[in-house]
Amino acid sequence: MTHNNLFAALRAAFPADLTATAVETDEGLRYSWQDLDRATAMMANLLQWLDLPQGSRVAVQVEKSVEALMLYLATLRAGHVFLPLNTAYQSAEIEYFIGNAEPAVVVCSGAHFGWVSKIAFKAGTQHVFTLNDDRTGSLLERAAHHSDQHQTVARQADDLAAILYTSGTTGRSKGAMLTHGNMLSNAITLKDYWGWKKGDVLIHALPIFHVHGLFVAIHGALINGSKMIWMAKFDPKRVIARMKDATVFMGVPTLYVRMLAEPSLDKAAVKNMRLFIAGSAPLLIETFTEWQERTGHTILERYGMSETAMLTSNPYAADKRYANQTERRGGTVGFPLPGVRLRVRGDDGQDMPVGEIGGIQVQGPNVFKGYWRMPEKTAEEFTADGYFKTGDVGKVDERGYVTIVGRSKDLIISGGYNVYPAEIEGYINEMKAVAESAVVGVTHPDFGEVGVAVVIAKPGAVVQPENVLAELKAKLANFKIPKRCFVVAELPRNTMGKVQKNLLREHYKALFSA
Ligand code: MCA
Ligand code: AMP
Repeated sequence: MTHNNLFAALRAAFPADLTATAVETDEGLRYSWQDLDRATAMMANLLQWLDLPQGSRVAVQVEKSVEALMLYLATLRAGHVFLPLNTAYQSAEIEYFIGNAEPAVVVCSGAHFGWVSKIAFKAGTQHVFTLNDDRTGSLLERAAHHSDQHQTVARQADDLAAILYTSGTTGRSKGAMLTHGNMLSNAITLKDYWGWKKGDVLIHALPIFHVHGLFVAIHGALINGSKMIWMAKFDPKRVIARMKDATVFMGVPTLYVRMLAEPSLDKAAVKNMRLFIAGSAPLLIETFTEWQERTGHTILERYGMSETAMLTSNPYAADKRYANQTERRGGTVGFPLPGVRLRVRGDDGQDMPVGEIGGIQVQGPNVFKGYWRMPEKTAEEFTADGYFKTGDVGKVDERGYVTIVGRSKDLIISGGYNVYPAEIEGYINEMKAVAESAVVGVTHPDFGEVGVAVVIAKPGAVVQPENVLAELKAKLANFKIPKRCFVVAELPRNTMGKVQKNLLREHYKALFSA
């Protein structure tokens, strides 16, 4: 029985004509459904030939390519656990993830093989392969020796399919364990709720190491047997130019902001498009309205997390199965998806009345199994009756629309990437001349929100803001680097001595306004 393996469900949705194009790259390369089937079979056979223990992690830090997509599918197919890593992560970050996850296989780009393999072998990984974005690397060379026929390995709905690291408010990142059942249930729900239909074509312009690009976008297209136009990097001009060949687009708000800055975005450019979906960060009402005016399309905003995949969505169209769910409302994230139970609770644990603000808690087949090797942390994040505490703060109106008004977790979402101030502060505080620091998020016209570091020097020491940023840059992924740094004499504190980040946010709020 293979039907609980997510890959088996995706494979079953391939169109009858396997010679049709499944993925077309922006450079004009075409991959048929048969190519996807055969290449994933060869990679899955290679993984099986390695004779890894069940549930082995396959950690992957490679540039976006169709072969990287195939590696993801092959890992599922072979019954192993996929662990995607942001290409911006540097050695200290990778060392932590590999040390924590103990992958049996690591795949990296050829250019990084030296330092990545050193970290991996030190952590006990047996196999390190390379995969480049030009269809070269030892992974493909080795896979080429294996059969292009493969029987998908049986998996149960509760078996792990992927681990996604998400940063913690304190300390290090946690690996969210997602099962085949989590992802398949979410993919099936979204296929129906977003009205995927025959002939849909998705423009895929997101990175493939997070939930949005890897799961929502890829599963959405594959489970509908839909072609993807595959872009290695987001380029607003290219996306707009390809809309005439596509029907669905998914992006974080920054992508919409950047496309709105292009004169080529108009009603004619989007004539063929059916649906624009946004998520991962709050979509400003200005962006929502401007998009409507320029294109005649209403962006559908939805909300999710690494731990839960998609939770809520604005409606695709009026549907008699879902009373009230008629229009897409800007500033809201819509309704809990079918099968998702969502409630808003106050600090005292009581349900909040309609329209009142509280912590968002969720339950459903999409909610993850827990954090990798962190049972205490997992227990802390769930209520006694099994709801996951999202850390997002919001409200539900009388019609059932959910609005997110803030976060109880100290988190900055910058261009759709999560940045945890505690992690950055930890690095700054280790610097020789620094006594203390606070990192806060402020509004930014392009990234939505960016980090600003506020630093106090040790008595007698001098701290240069540019040195702080340069030192951080040498150690951390580039999107985590605060965009500005200020050295001050003291940080505002409350009577308990806690830094009042709200006052810092207020003080620096206009730093990047146009
Ligand atoms: C790049 N830079 C950034 C960001 N991206 N700074 C802050 N925030 C960012 N997101 C900086 C780099 O450090 C660099 O600075 C400079 O911008 C140019 O870098 P480059 O890589 O060329 O940037 P880009 O190609 O223009 O990338 C911007 C981007 C990218 C396309 C918006 O960040 C992106 O693809 N974001 C999408 C993230 C995403 O997929 N999130 C989904 C997570 P310097 O030159 O100084 O080094 S999944 C999720 O959140 C949940 C589950 C959900 O609901 O979906
Ligand atoms: P991550 O788990 O790292 O991918 O980030 C998940 C977080 O992104 C959520 O907890 C929210 O805070 C945020 N998020 C995702 N979608 C939206 C949205 N549409 N509006 C506001 N915040 C969002």
